[in-house]
Amino acid sequence: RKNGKALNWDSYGTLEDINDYLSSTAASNSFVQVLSIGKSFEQRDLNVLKISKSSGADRPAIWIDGGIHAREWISPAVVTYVINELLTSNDTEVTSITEDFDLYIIPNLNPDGYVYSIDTDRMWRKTRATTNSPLGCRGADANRNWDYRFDTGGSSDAPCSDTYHGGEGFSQPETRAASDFYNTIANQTKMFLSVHSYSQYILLPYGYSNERYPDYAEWMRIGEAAADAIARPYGTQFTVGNIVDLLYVSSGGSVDWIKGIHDTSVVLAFELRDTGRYGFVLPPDQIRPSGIEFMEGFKELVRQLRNR
Ligand code: ING
Ligand code: ZN
Repeated sequence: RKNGKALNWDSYGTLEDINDYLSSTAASNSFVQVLSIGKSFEQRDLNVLKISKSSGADRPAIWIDGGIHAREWISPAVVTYVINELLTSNDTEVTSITEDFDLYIIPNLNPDGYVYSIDTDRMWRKTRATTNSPLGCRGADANRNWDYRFDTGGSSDAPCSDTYHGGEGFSQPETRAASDFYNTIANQTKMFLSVHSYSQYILLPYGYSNERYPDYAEWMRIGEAAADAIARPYGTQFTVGNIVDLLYVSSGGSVDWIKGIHDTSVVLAFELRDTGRYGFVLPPDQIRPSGIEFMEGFKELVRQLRNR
């Protein structure tokens, strides 16, 4: 290993640790690749781990992203935990996921923000792009910048705000690259999961309004099944519901664009642990339990997807 320390899920890794981990999984598994789908504002690679045992035609695909918000450190930690389970577990239910699906997994969709949160401002949320702010405020909220019903509520015009939506839809290189890439895999993708913290929620689109889409009731039931599975290891309670109903109006979120433009089947945002005691500063001894319970929820979602 050259630079970073190995990811161990007992402490939070740096961006370098995460990227080194992705490279090493690709080096040791012929069916794993690291794809750079673009660059962040500060020219860091936006890395997608592609796990695919398919030799010919594309198979149904699953997308999992984390780290869209910089300070939500448990998100990339759990997303890399999922990668590790998928690649090392002996549980036949887990191995069957990589046998039957292509997986596109992005532990960190906002690498500039993550580095800034670690080095400078623990509570940083946004990207690090420059803005037209006379005060020099930087960054847009990468979960208010997706170009579906963009700027229709719950996001801010003010560049200094934590929910600044950016100059226009997909003005941020991170959301632009992610959406451009998603356009190329949307036809095969059956499940899109975006991982945030905190509050212990499983959130259904939309965020721009609480309008229901077709099959909403079915996805609600599937979300409840995932919440039940999450509770099995440690009793952690996740609440399931629409974003507006449970939180607030928030236009420009990734799940809105994925559902609204592509109508992907299972589209959920997760808010991981906890419910506020530690909030974003979740102690590292909760990484493994968070990963274990999230895996239970994920396995249940795949079960539900298979049984449709
Ligand atoms: N919560 C999310 C946020 O961006 C969310 C909730 C998810 C809104 C999906 C819209 C779409 O505000 C956190 N903690 O970031
Ligand atoms: Zn978030």
